[in-house]
Amino acid sequence: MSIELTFSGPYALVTLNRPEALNALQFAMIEALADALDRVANSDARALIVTGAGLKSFCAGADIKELMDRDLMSQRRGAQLGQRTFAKLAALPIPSVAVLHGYAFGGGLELAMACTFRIATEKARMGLPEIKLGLIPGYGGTQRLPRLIGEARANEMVMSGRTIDATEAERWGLVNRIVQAGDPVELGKSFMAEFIGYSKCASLFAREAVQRGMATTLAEGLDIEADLSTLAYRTADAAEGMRAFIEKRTPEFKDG
Ligand code: DAK
Repeated sequence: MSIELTFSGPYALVTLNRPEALNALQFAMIEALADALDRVANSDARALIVTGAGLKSFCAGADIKELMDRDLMSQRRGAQLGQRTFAKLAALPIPSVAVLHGYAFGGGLELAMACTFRIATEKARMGLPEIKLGLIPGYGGTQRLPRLIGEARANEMVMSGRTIDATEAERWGLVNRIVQAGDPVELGKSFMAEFIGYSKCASLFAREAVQRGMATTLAEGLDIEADLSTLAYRTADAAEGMRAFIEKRTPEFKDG
């Protein structure tokens, strides 16, 4: 299978496993990814780590050979499939990280941008090179990139197709952190360890407030925050967290 899903303790691990083509995404892989994400959403995992197999590449983008010679309607359906699947990734009830240890181009970078976080090794190279093929991104890149790094820099990447390295990507806010090269799964686990010890409810509400707020006005975002922070306040975990502070002990969250 070109998409592998495994579980390791609190982590769900999705691997793009087509290293002979630098993990380029075929439509069947996107469908398999959607199925894998459903299984992750219904599991007890507390975080998702997305990696690419092989030493060279996270994902070199959509499979260019498969993209050729398709009629417009099937091409549009393909774009909708990719967008729907990456939206499912962005909306998972648990946080996710893409570990970029090599190329992350086109659809591969779009997949990474749908994750909550991105970390990169120094060897990572990122870009949206679709313009060089006479195309533009079709799996959310023109929308998620400006939200992450701002309109001017997004236009620069989308309109030039330029490849950026890990240092520039970190400076621009496209990746959260540059990490020392190593086993991508272990890199993902040690990055996510900081986020998985808290109440799953609070973690979800926090991410949802940020995510929904980014898609609307400040006034509506503040309303969303007021609602979700009140909801968080009503959880048993919030009662436990506040009580533990007063009693000077470590809280025991139960995700409720
Ligand atoms: N698709 C298919 N095969 C790919 C591939 C790709 N994106 N990238 C690499 N490969 C294959 C190569 O063809 C080669 O296979 P063989 O020739 O050995 O059979 C193998 O992977 C190794 O690649 P290279 O020999 O080229 O390796 P190098 O280290 O020399 O170069 C590279 C690595 C990443 C610089 C180079 O492979 C490269 O430039 N790859 C293409 C990168 C790219 O342009 N990605 C963006 C693709 S466009 C849509 C609209 C738009 C899109 C999608 C949908 N709809 C409306 C539905 C666009 C999305 C994109 O992502």
